[in-house]
Amino acid sequence: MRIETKRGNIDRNAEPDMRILIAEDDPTSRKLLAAVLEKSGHEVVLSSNGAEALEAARQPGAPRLLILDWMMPEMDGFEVCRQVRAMESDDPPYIMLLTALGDEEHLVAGLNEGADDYITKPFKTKELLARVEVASRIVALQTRLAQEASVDSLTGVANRASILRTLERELACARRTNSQVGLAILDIDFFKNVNDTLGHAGGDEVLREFAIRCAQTLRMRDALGRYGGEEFLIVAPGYNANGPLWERIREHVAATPFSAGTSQIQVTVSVGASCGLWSDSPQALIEAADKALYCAKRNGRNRVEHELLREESGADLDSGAGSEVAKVGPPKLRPRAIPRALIAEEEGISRNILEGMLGKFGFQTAIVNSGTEIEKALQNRDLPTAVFMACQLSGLDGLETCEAIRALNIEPPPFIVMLCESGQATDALDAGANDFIMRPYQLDEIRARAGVALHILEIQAHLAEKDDELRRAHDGPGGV
Ligand code: GH3
Ligand code: MG
Ligand code: MG
Ligand code: MG
Repeated sequence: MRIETKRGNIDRNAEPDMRILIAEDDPTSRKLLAAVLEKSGHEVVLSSNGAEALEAARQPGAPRLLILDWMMPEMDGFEVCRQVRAMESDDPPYIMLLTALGDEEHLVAGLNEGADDYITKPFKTKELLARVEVASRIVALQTRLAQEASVDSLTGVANRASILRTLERELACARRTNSQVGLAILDIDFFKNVNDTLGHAGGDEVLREFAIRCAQTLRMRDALGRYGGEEFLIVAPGYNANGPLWERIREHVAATPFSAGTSQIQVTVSVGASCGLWSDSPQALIEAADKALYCAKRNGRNRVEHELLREESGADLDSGAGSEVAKVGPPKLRPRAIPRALIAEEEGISRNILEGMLGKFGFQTAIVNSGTEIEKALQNRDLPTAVFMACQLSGLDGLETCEAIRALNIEPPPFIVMLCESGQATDALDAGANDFIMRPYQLDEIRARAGVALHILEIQAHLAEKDDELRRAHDGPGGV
């Protein structure tokens, strides 16, 4: 995943435009904000007091960015922020506070209550737009993170709701491609015995390995999810009920014993398979597969049975024939890296402030003085890494360095915060910076920016882990 814009190729709308809630009681300031944001392509929702704003933020499909004035009738921005943060949400909105210049006390309170950023009034248009752009990137990342919530935490595969959504989606897609969708329910045989023999924790390990073995056997487009307990669903687009995939999975499960701790145990699985067309409902397909599963159990377990919704015609559309069953290896987990911050800043006091603040956020800091040093550090170190870099230093054009770093295509991308003089912020974002800090530094601003950087790096590390898992799952031999 890449978060960047390119200098000279201004793509301000790299992320989809957002719906933005503006809560501001001063009509002039409200109108001005709305005009600026609408002009840059965003949709705005207006409210003139805090209570109204909170109501709007509570609606389904509420705006993803809330710009809240501090002082408002009925409920101030601080209280709105507090109440919004108290709401249960997988995908919370980004909150920006509007404060009058010199209102530092309020600012600290707001950031403590979960505001992500702030703008001081009277606001500068360029700075406002730059801040909104940062917000829109974070909102996009956050949305992806929320999607990750559809993962079964024990096995790392899709959870029930998510695999059912996949089935629904694939059936809908099958209409366009005029193809079938294969579905199998897999139920581990005598799993109670596994638990009785190995204990519940041992049973959990077997479930994890079972998911890995299934994933290793699947083709790239197939989706695996945990349906509940020791039952799994596989959605195989373009697949007939009688292809070799299900039998391959059954064999791969039975081929070698599973290990849990120091113990080993033989495990088998029964598979009920069916397939459907776009006109079939997910429920009908699941019921048919379930019926087949029942047959498989009744007929002795460790076997595959089919139940068709109608007479089968034509050859298997995509059997994935020729694939081989994978060898089982232990799952590897990627160690969480400590966030590192590279600081390129000449001025002593500023550098100390940065070092101190970033240290407080748990960053390991390193001072770097040239563009080549930064590139080298980025390539050699374990990411995630943030770079806090001045736009101009002697012997270093920060903007060019920023572009050069982006051109390296380091994955996951380092989070770059440019330290800007007035007027340099938009250039910094165009050069590919994720964020910026205006000089002279304000402690609270560094704090807010460091918090955002850390948040993004954590999300990126998390997503990179998930991507790795997926890649490993699909890279098993047989992945087509
Ligand atoms: P069958 O061959 O008929 O499917 O027999 P079975 O023992 O597998 O079937 P049953 O449905 O009777 O038992 C399933 C067991 O799975 C019961 C439950 O305790 C266990 N189980 C469900 N979820 C989990 C889990 O998350 N972890 C562990 N360790 N066990 C689980
Ligand atoms: Mg006000
Ligand atoms: Mg069961
Ligand atoms: Mg079972």
